[in-house]
Amino acid sequence: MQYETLLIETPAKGVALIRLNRPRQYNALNSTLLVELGDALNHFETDDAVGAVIITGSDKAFAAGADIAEMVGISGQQMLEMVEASTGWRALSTFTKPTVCAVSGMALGGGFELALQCDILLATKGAKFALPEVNLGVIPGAGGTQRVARIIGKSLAMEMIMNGRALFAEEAHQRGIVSRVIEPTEIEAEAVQLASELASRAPLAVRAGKACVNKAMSSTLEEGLLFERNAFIPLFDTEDAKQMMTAFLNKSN
Ligand code: CO8
Repeated sequence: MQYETLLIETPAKGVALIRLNRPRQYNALNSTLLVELGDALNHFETDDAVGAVIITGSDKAFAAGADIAEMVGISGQQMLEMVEASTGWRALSTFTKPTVCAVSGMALGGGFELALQCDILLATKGAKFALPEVNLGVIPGAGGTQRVARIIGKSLAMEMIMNGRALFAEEAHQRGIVSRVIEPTEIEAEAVQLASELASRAPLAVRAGKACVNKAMSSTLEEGLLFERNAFIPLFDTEDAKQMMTAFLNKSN
């Protein structure tokens, strides 16, 4: 797969790696990148050889946000059209396989929002997360206000969104944004290891678990419990569940 703004790699069996690749603009998310991301994810969604996807950037930056050069001077209507054409956002939010985001350096604005849409977020010690849109007279528009508030709570979210306050990796870890803080030299290997593990697991169970956790972020407890029940029951009809439980009892797993 050849793209102008992405590099696609296969670092391990079952794992596809998407590297944001606009180094001169700190991987700012322009329209081309967001369409190419949508194309790559749609391809991986239906590719049975892919069990998990890593999204990463460069050592210096995951992504410095939406491309300001494309946004300057546009109207609300033009922004709406741009959002609707940016298929990457929708493809990521509906992607059913596990996604691991490996952040080195900066994840700002839309870059942070992209990371927040991934399932598991890993960061290097020096990584920096911020939603600096207020400095441009706007607010986050790809889920940042809602996802950040749900994860870190109201007061700190208000500081980030109204005042551009940044979180560095350790604080992001303490506040539940990031699941692991890793040495810069090790982050990619650790992301590949994690994605390989995810890709090797029973795929329907992994997808069901992902859907349930995502539901927990957007529903009442009652709705979430019903959703979990509806995801749990059908797994007993899968070959994986039958084989894996039998293997456990036979001590052959
Ligand atoms: N967009 C476009 N170009 C950028 C961006 C960006 N977000 N960030 C950096 N660049 C470019 C610079 O213009 C510069 O280009 P050039 O070399 O041609 O002058 C180059 O990258 C290097 O940047 P700097 O010279 O500024 O480098 P520094 O090391 O001094 O600073 C920073 C790096 C801190 C990343 C700085 O460039 C910066 O603050 N960038 C802007 C960060 C920002 O405000 N991000 C939020 C953008 S708004 C947004 O993300 C809204 C998302 C809404 C999504 C809605 C869709 C549904």
